[in-house]
Amino acid sequence: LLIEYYLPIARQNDEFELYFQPKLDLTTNSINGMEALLRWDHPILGNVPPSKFIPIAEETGHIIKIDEWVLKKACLQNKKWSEGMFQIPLRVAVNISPLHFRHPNFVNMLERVLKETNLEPEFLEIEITENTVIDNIEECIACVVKLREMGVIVSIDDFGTGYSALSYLKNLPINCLKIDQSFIKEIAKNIGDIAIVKAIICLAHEMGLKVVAEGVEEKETLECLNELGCDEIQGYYVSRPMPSSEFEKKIIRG
Ligand code: G
Ligand code: G
Ligand code: MN
Ligand code: NA
Repeated sequence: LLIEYYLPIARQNDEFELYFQPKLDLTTNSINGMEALLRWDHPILGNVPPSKFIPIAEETGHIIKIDEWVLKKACLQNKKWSEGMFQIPLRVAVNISPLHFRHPNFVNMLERVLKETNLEPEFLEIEITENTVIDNIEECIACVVKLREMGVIVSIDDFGTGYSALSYLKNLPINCLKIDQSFIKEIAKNIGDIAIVKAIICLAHEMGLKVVAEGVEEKETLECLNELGCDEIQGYYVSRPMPSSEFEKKIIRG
């Protein structure tokens, strides 16, 4: 109840902050992008985790304004970082809630944000979940097609955990699958997880998609994923999500 009360004014009160978690490209062994993750620090409630406030933001519809704020902030930050860099700019990934992705104005909003922030579309990645797709396949395909035409990268997040059949993949022109942490955590010890991850990587590569493994916390996990031919990893082993100042110090200026 308190969350419902304070959430609508959190943005105006400047209580939101974006954290960034790097993604490591296993072929080049270099950081090639990051995921933007929202953090809410309230003066009375303290740090409220997204798992608590995102569902409420979805129920109340506030998620649309919140996602838009995140998108704009992430694009601005990435544009700023790309200007000071000599190497290839990084790609920033933003999570979009199912409700927002299905909103008829979503693509227009995204186009406007790209224009306003001047970020090249190929340096923006949109993460949607399987459930987003399954709830409305036809509209979702149309939306992904538009994003791809604009040059924006599209990924399926938490892959393998949604209530979905695999059939949707065939008609959805996405770029990347992000394997859910639950399959990754124990991969070095669990033959079931190895089999699943192996199959996902094979499926993805056959379809021309990249594969990112999430939740990599240990060296053995990385080594195992390297052997299986996984393209990128994300997780505490590389780095926890960091505030922009810290990300800049460690990753951008490295
Ligand atoms: O960072 P982490 O544990 O705390 O994130 C938890 C969940 O919240 C993840 O599923 C993530 O996708 C979601 N999340 C984090 N930031 C955002 C955001 O900006 N928008 C949306 N829609 N979801 C987010
Ligand atoms: O959007 P998505 O559902 O993928 O959100 C990723 C979540 O996973 C974020 O909450 C992020 O903080 C968390 N996370 C990222 N790396 C690790 C990790 O190595 N271990 C664990 N337990 N969580 C992680
Ligand atoms: Mn994500
Ligand atoms: Na995920």
